[in-house]
Amino acid sequence: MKETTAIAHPNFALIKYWGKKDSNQNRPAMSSISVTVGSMHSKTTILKNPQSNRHQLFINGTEELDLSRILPPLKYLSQFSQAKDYLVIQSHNNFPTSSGLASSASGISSLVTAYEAHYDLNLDVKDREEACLLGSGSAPRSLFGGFVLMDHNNGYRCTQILEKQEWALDVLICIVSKEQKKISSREGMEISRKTSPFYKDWLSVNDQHIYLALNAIKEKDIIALEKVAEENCKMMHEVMETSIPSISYMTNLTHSCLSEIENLRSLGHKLFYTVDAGPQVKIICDPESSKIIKDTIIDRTDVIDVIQAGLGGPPRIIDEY
Ligand code: 2P0
Repeated sequence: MKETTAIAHPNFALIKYWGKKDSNQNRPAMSSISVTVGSMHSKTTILKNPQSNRHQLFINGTEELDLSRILPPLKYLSQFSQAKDYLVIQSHNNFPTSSGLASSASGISSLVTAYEAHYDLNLDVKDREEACLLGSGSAPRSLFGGFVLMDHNNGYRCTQILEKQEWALDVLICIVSKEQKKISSREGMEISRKTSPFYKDWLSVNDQHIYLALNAIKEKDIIALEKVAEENCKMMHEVMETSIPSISYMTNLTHSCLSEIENLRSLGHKLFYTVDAGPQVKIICDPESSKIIKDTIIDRTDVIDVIQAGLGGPPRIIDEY
């Protein structure tokens, strides 16, 4: 039986999306800028489900009964394929799932890529982006490698700002915890939108942060990117923490990593951090400093691991019968 497998990488936002304009259609309320991450990936295989009258999703071998993320993209894509098939979807992440490492972005973008190839759809980029967006607000960014802008003023279209080889920074991921997060991003965003007194400021600073980060990336200015990315990250966590109930994804160990990053910077290393909806610390750095950064974080904190990931490219089909 024909099966198709695609690989897609997660992406980490440097200018973040936290809050929806329209939760029914999963429309972000702001633009975002991300880096696509190498070495980590979701690998998703699809095939026709011969025995069932429903789609079945398996994540890392375990059946996931909540199909709410995948049904809207599948419904959208079936307009193009005209297929009435029910599918078996097997997705494997080579990194911890649902712990703030953007598994939904790589999972959904690998599914959309596999589906398109399985049915030979040859979609317009905007339809591929729309299918991803219906599954996860950060997923369209994983359709591209390198540095990516998703512009909410332009129909959520994504643009690649630089390809990965154009500015070969390194990405290190400090694994602080492998536990699944207690509040999903989706729930957390809604709580923040409705209750945080800083949510309005968060929305209004977005254009300026996008402008500064775009320029910093185009100029390959790591210090300018550090300033705006860390400022944006801190603001998002303030919005989370001032929500009612307060949402806190960072732990003491997250803060220990951030202190070590400050120390390394004071020693002249070029690096900055970002933290998403989970405790993990992502470091973007000059590759010349990768080894010392990794060794220092491992020696001086209790992190589980530091993954050296580099920048990633777009999704790809790896196996087609
Ligand atoms: C981002 N995050 O821009 C932000 C930063 C987490 C913190 O997008 O509800 O899984 O599916 O659109 O994309 C994570 O949330 O949420 C996220 P949905 P998603 O990367």
